[in-house]
Amino acid sequence: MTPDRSAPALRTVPTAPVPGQKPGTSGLRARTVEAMQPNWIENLTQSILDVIAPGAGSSLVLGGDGRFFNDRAIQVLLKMAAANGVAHVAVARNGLLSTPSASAEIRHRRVDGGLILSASHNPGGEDGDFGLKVNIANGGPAPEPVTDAIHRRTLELDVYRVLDAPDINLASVGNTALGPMRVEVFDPVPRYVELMRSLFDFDAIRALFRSGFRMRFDAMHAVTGPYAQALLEDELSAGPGTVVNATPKPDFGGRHPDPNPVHAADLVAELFARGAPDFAAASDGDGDRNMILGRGICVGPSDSLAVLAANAHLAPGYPDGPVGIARSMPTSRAADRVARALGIPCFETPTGWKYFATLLDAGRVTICGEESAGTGSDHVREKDGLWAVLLWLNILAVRRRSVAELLGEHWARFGRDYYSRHDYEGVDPAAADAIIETLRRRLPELPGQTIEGLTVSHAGEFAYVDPVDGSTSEHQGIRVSFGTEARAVFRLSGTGTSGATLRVYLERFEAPDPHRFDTPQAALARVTRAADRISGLPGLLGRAGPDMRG
Ligand code: G16
Repeated sequence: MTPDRSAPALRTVPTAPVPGQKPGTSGLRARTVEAMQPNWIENLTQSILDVIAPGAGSSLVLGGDGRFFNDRAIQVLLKMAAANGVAHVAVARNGLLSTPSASAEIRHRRVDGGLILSASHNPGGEDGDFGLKVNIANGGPAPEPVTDAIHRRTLELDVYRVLDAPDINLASVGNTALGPMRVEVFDPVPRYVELMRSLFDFDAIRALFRSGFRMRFDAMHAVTGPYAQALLEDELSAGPGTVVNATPKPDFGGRHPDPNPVHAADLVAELFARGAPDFAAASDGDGDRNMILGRGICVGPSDSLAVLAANAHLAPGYPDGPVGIARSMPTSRAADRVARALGIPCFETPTGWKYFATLLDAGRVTICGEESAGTGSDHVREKDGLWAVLLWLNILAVRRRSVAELLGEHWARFGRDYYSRHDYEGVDPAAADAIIETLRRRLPELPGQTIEGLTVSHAGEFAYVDPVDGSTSEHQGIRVSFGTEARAVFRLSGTGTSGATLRVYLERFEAPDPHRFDTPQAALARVTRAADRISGLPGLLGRAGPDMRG
């Protein structure tokens, strides 16, 4: 450890509350320009440290997805942690740490928590978004009471503590003293590779690649590049060039690091073109989301969760299959059908990975997933993009089917839940709230009404009582069911930073029928019309339709 020759001075700096740091579905997010205002990051950091109160002797993990301003924010976080009595911070080399890998580090090192600088799939760069996720000792996102307390603290703070010291060099692995605190710069990739090796049959996947199977992984110039190269190219011999856009960039190469058919359109086009690889995947800014593609087919996140749960027993990490499954409420009910067939419970939680953590900690579920492209298991307490990719590869290596065949067989066995999410973006927040409020007031009159030939069987607002700790969460989305067959869900996004995003989730079940292969939008046409009539969208917004159909 480098000796600390010039003891840095501790400064207590007067500050004024900086508004705008309201926690959303996943941590705190803001426009980067806002986060760069004087005192913004200092105020937020002091509030976090005050609330999670890491007293003398405590340890934290620190890193992020490499987006613009992370480098400055990390130095502030380190100097403030040192000034607030933290004993040890393990910071990822060059500040690059994926969210699932942070969760693995927190758990492996048994530290008190972690700070992940990421706004996830939101765009980066100076014109993009900045974010900070706070994780607790189980490796999972801080629960609502903690993030609410941090927010309250930001509004009353009048001083912050910081150490006057030079910046820490994050480029090389090793230990440095920062005043009384030890800063350990570490490479997170080897531990993550080791964890994946403990769960999946790497020999079987290598044999799959040797047989001529080809894949493409788009790291979207975000944090998964180094992990994906180490795993897919170095460990599993998928071949050089398998991982594209592998170098993390502060602006994600100018793209939106959201792995969906719109923002990863090139990858989708490649999989639908002649000579397409057998399999492709992409991950988001901080590596917790995933998109799965086969030759000529996009696998929807809800279907992906169901397929992974039904086949998890084929991977060495899950020899007995899952003990239970959890999905967020707006996620399709495809996973429920798998759970029923396996004779295991399926939990329906509000949107947000934090709601899965208590179930995972209590050993009630093994696999969790969300329509927003997140899947994961009890190996960490976050969703994990590369984990999902490797489980898919393990399954394909054992079953030796194409992705399309595998999905076809799944639907033939369980039936198909056609699914689509329609997003209305950049809506005036007051207008969005008013639309939800009007819908809320209409709910009691809906049951029994027949709209577009569909009869409403139930209409209500989703509230959740955590089956483990009894905590409650209200107003978690509006559900309108049309019998057991179809459903529409309305919800406001909790991850945006400018304007509101209204999400409409549509689904319809169809029993196994080998002769029906409708596209989701065609299969959902009637449910879509019924949902539009119930909500008044898109007319109320004066738009022709949603901005995005996923
Ligand atoms: C976050 C949460 C996810 C959640 C998603 C929903 O994802 O971690 O659990 O499903 O937000 O987003 P919205 O509220 O916009 O629908 P991430 O990847 O942004 O951390």
